[in-house]
Amino acid sequence: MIAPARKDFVSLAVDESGAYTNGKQRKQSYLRKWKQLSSLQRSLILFVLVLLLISGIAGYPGLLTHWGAQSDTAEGGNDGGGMLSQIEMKSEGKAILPEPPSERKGFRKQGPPILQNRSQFKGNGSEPQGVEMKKMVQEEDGNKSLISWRGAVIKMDEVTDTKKKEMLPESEDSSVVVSRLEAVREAFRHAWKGYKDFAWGHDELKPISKSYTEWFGLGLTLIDALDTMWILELKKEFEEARQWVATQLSFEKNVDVNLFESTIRILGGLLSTYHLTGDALFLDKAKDIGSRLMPAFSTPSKIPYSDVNIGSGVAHPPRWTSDSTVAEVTTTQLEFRELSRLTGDPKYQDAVMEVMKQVHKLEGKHDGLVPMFINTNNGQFTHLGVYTLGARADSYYEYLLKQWIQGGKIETELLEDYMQAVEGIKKNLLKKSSPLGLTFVGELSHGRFSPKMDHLVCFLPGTLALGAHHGLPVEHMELAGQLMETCYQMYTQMETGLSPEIVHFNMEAGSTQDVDVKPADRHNLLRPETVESLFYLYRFTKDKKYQTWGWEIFQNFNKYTRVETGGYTSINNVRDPKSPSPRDKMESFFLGETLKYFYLLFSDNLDLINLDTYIFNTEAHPLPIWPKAK
Ligand code: DMJ
Repeated sequence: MIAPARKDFVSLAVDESGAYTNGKQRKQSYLRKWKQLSSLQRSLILFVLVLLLISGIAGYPGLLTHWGAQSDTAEGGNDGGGMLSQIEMKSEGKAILPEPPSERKGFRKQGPPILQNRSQFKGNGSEPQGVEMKKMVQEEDGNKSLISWRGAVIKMDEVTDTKKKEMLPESEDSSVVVSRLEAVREAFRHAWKGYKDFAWGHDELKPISKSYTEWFGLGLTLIDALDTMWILELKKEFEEARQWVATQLSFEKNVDVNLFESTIRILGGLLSTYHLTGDALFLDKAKDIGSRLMPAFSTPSKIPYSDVNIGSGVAHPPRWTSDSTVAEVTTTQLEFRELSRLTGDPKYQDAVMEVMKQVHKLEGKHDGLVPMFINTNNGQFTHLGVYTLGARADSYYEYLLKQWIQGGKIETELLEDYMQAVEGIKKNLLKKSSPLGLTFVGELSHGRFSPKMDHLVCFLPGTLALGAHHGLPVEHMELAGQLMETCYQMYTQMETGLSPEIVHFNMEAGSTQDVDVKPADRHNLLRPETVESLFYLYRFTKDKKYQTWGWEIFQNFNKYTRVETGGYTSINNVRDPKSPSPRDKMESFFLGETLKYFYLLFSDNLDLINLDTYIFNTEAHPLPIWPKAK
């Protein structure tokens, strides 16, 4: 068989007589020649070689940067200073924030490192994003080369090779990966079709009644989905959504919005889309909504109110209480901190870090676990004695870790609180189910343990794995693996293969099934947490079973929640495959989170949102990890 001509062959030298010479002979003759030289000649040659070596190293900036970074780490280390003093580096009395991307070396305005290739298509750098994209399309040359929408030029005959060499484990069948990714893109397009046909510019699609719901009246689904379209390379859809943001989206509206929900979905979505695209439109919109949300922090205690009118600037708690939810007030930090970094104005960061500072010091925690409510007048926890990793407390834990990572792992109080909480979970909330012995996270209510676990808790395996990846104890990764199995079982033990909103675990010996579901808890809202954790676990372990589990779940979403005329719907009953009973609502996080995490889970490209460069907010919007503060 004749091997095809390849460039990466091993070369054999041929001497003048035509015979093949081998390396050993060559070495001997070089040695003979070297010995024949005078000592002056030898010194001269050595000097030239050393010079060449030094200039070679200096000309390779990546190497020097890498070394520089290492010595930075060694010197900068963890000095145990307070949270605020760590992140506000004082210079002549002024707070200095870490530099935004456009001003940092090696971090171009057009986007973080992995997506920088797109800059090669830039003209004078001042064109609006839409213009740039069209140019990219015109440069496509049909069959010969493929221009990634994000700008990387890939020759078609290199596509398969590149994927095999750099993206996939050696024996992997890339066609499986490609078809799963395509299936997610198709699902997104189907969901988008429903939104476009029946809910365009409104908050959420009602796919069965072919209408929509309005929550804030700000195009919530569209904004939540922007960066998903970018990541899935759905350029037509992204373009039309961008157009809507540019021409229709206005925050000058007399409407009450929930601080937490609009921060994680709208502010987070706009900031991450700005980072991925480099398009200033999204930064302008982010600044606008960010400043309109600020009145929420003007309370007697500085613990923010739950609601704020973005038109009038009047903030208030819910009508029936002056309490806010702990998870809500501690899950705006990644976004507001990033807004401060980008604008150079510390007021956003100051407001959210004041909340963290107070919560750090508060009485009423139980082994690092927090109650679910906090009072906006006196800044104290209320309704003490109930501890959960589910609704109203969940993302407090998630954001402790993620702020620590975002800020360069120097804010030690955040890490301390996180580590203490993980110990508190292990001590108070972890139990085993029967018959499979699944490890689950229950709840504590005034000293009594309840084997109740919300689907929301399934963010935890991913968060624990992320912490372990960033240097926290390996036991966190082991626990992540156990909890991941449990979350998967919450799907697979149901008749539809889809998890309910809440489960109760059986602990009595002789139980036939680990998971019980109360009639009121049988709904599925298309939530992302399990897929999110599968994504982290797969990224860090490379264990294909996580992709397989995700693929099963994906297919069940298609089977039971897909609406023929466009869109996906929440369902009422995951235990009845014959009649899952549609709820007629597609939550914005299905496009913002669930489909995005499916896509990232099935992709073997580790650089597609690299987890050493980005940190996802709780709504799956990736934000940059800050470079080490100077
Ligand atoms: C999302 O809005 C966020 O993930 C939040 O942290 C929890 N609830 C939904 C998804 O379930």
